[in-house]
Amino acid sequence: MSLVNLPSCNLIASFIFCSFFLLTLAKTVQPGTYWYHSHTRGQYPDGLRGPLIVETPDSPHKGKWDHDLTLTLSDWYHDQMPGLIAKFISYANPTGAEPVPNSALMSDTQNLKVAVEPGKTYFFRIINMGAFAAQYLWFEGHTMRVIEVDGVWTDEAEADMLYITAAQRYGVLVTMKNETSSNFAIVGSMDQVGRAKYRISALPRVFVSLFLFSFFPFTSSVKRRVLLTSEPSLK
Ligand SMILES: [Cu+2]
Repeated sequence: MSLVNLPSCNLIASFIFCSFFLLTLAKTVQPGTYWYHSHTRGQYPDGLRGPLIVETPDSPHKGKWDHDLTLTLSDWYHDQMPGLIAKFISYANPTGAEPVPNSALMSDTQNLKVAVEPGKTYFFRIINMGAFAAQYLWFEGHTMRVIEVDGVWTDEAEADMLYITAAQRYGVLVTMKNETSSNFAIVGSMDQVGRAKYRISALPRVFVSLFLFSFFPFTSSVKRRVLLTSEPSLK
């Protein structure tokens, strides 16, 4: 979902257009988990993006959860897009190698803690709002039940881990353990080789390992863990 060529020279016009766009959208598209972002000059990896949830009282899974929460994943660059794009679209980059993210964010922040009530079921709407990298996601010690994919309700399906590429969304039910003795990590782990595999398909094998190291120097720093914190008194 994108706002292409929004008239950035006029903020009021942009705001009116944007509000109208979102209202029209909410009335016409099917309910579900979406996100909005700018498609102009790489604004969205720098922050012009956000979740867009279209709710409905008529979900086929109505009544299965106690609370719903939105969780976003994204890659994050320490340099801003104007500079990165200039290097990306340049004769000095003949292979078209994309800029490599420096780290990962969850819900556009660090050190996120998600307070939950023991025994309750949460509907997590998970969105990869990243510019480039896919992420694996899992809840330590918990199983997910997928009920929505990219804005479409699905039959319930269990999953221990999800692979979420940039722009994809999943809606999952997670039931908390009925005890408060420990916290559990929600882990988003950036895919370090997916794009590399795609890119190297036409290259001689002898260059493969060299290629991987030169273009994907990811380290464990791109794994983001946040805590699922049991708080019995939470209301
Ligand atoms: Cu887009």
